[in-house]
Parts: sequence; structure tokens; C-alpha cells
Amino acid sequence: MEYLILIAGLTVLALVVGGVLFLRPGRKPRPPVEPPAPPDATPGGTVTVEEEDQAAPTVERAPPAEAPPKPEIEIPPPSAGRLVRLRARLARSQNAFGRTLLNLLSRDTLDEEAWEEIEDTLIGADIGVSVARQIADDLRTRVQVLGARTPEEVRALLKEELLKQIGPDLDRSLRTERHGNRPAVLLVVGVNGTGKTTTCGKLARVLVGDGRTVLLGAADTFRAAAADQLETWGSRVGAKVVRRDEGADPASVAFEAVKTGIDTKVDTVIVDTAGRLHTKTGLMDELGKVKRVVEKQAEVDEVLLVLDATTGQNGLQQARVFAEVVNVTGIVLTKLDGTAKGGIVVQVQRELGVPVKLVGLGEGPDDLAPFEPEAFVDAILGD
Ligand SMILES: Nc1nc2c(ncn2[C@@H]2O[C@H](COP(=O)(O)OP(=O)(O)O)[C@@H](O)[C@H]2O)c(=O)[nH]1
Ligand SMILES: [Mg+2]
Repeated sequence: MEYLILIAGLTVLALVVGGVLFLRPGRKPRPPVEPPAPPDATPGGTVTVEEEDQAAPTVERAPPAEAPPKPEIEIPPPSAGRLVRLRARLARSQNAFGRTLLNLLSRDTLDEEAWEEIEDTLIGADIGVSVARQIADDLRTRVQVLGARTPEEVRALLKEELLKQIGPDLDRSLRTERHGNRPAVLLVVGVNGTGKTTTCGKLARVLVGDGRTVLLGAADTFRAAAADQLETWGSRVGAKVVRRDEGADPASVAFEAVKTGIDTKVDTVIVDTAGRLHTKTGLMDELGKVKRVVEKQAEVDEVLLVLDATTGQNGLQQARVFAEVVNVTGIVLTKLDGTAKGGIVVQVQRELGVPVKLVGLGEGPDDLAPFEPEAFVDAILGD
């Protein structure tokens, strides 16, 4: 009985205290999310870009005390260190593969079966059969020299081998700066659904965040929705979009976009193209024409091929076809947040002889990052 009275008493007390706290006048609105976590933050503590976006669209502009009105034009975060900030995404999708390798390599004795498993794990991550064998062979030689291994040694070995295959020294810079009184011109190509339009929009944000002025060209004229999609992206960061009616000639839209870019002296023109191309001849004709027409006014500085990382061999096949048609200068690997097959980075670079320059790590507006081999491998192997 006394016990029940005690519980009742405590409940009342809790309610009173809770009520007072809740009704306290002058309760402050939720403070803005802190600036991006430093590079050494634990994955769990990383501020995801979506959170940042909802609470405070920009780090620079703290919202006013009252309900923050959404600013007309957003100032996205700069590109530097993005992959490090987004590494939690990468870790979530790629970690299993890294951990399996680390566990296998840490075994006291590595027999034939273990080496086969190591090779299979690498192949399973889409790194390619010959590269998988090469990595396994290299590791085998080095492990024999090393003898007993500490976890740190194993991690360092594996990191070095993976980095070697990814090519830490490839030039992954994007040419996005004005030159010779002309804006830089980027063509974004790839099969439908890989993330081209999204990448154009995200890239515009990256560049605006880095202080550039950007113009978008909606040369996917198959559906009006594609131009609408691009316009939504552009309007958020104050980037003008050049578009025409559905069914218009893509090359003439691209031409007009570049012309407008020259006239208005923007830094970068990004041209989105259509991917709904059924035959290689159609692809050749259309993309070839777009590029030729643009080149009447300005050099095409980058042809970015967008590939969906989840499509494996299919994606590689697409890459081959596009590389035959246009001179691809960089690869954008999208949807790496949704696959454990990060090894595709290695395979596609070898296939095309062109570096992965950007990676897509989610559907959020700032989920596009310059590709950094070391941050990538660190995310795969965990800390
Ligand atoms: N998870 C994830 N989804 C993405 C990524 N990039 C694009 N998408 C999604 O892929 C779908 C197709 O994108 P879209 O840009 O319209 O493709 P397009 O047909 O090549 O222009 C959309 O739902 C995007 O949100 C990414 O990096 N991660
Ligand atoms: Mg599109």
C-alpha cells in the first residue's frame, strides 16, 4: 500500500516538473545544427547533409530566432572535405567488404582456402577478377615476409594495396573555371536513370558553394519534366536554366545555353543530356551533334559520364559504348550509398582509362563529393 502511494506521489511530481519545464516561457527554438563535423568525427557523430539542410540551409547564415523563413537562394557548403563528411554513408554500404577482408587477413594461419576467400571477397565487391587476383598475390607475398601480423599492420597493408589499384595520383580535378573569356563547359552524359540530372543539380550546388556562377542547360528535351527537375535545382542556388519546349533539338538548347553563358559571363555551363538512346547510332548522332555545336563557341572542358554503381557489368557495358562516342574526361559514380560494390571504381577506371572524379552518396542536395581515394579506402576499412 505504502509502495503504491509512493509511486503515485512520484508520478504526480514528475508530471508537475515536466509541465513546468514544458510551459516555461521564452523557450528557445531548436538551435541550428552545428557546422559539419571535423574529419576525425566518428561516423555516428557525423552531421548528415539532410539534417543540415532542414535545420539551417547554410552554415554561414544562422536562422533568426523566430521561425526561420527559407532563404530564397541557398548557399551550399563548399566541396572541400565532402567525402570525409559523407564517409558514414560510404562506411555503411562498403564496410562489410572491408571488415571481411580485415578479418580474413588477421587469421593466424592463412591457408589456400583463406586466400581464395580473400580473392572472392574482392571479386564480390566488383573490383574485377584480374585485379582481385593481383591484390591477393601481392598481399600473400607481403604477409609471408611479415609473418605475425597486428591488426594495424593488416589494415595498413590492405589500405596500401587498395590505394594502389585506385590510383591515388590520377588527376581528378574538374575543369570548371573560366578561361580565355569563356566559361568552362561541362557535358553530362549517361544512360537514363543513372543520375545525370541530379548530378547536374548537385554539381551546380558544389560550384556555387565554391564561389562560382553557374548556368544549366536542359538539353534533355524528351520530357518537359527533365527541364523542370533541372530548374528546381537551379532556382535553389540562383543558377539560371536555359530550356526549350519538349521535343526541341537538344543541340540547339546546348548551343543557346553556352551562348547565354558566354554573354552573361558565368564561370561554368553544365549541360544535361538525354539518356534515352536506344541505338548506338542514335547516341552517336545526338551526342556528337551536341558536342560539335557547343564547340562552335567554346571548348568542351569536361565530358562527365554518369554511371550507377549498383549496375555492375551493365554499367561497364554502358561505359564502353559512351567512351566510343564521346571523349569522356571523368566518371561520376552515383548511388555508392546503396551498394557494397565499391570495387567498381577500380574496374571502370581501368576499362575507360579515365578517373572517377565525383561520387554520389545519396539523394540529398549535397550528397555529391569529389572523389578522394584515401578517404574512400578509409571508409571501406573503418577506423
Ligand atoms: N541513393 C542515391 N540515389 C541517387 C543518387 N544520384 C541520383 N539518385 C537518384 O536516381 C534517380 C534518377 O536520377 P536522375 O538524375 O533523374 O537520372 P537521369 O535520368 O540520369 O537524369 C533519382 O531518384 C535520384 O534521386 C545517389 O548518389 N544516391
Ligand atoms: Mg535526367
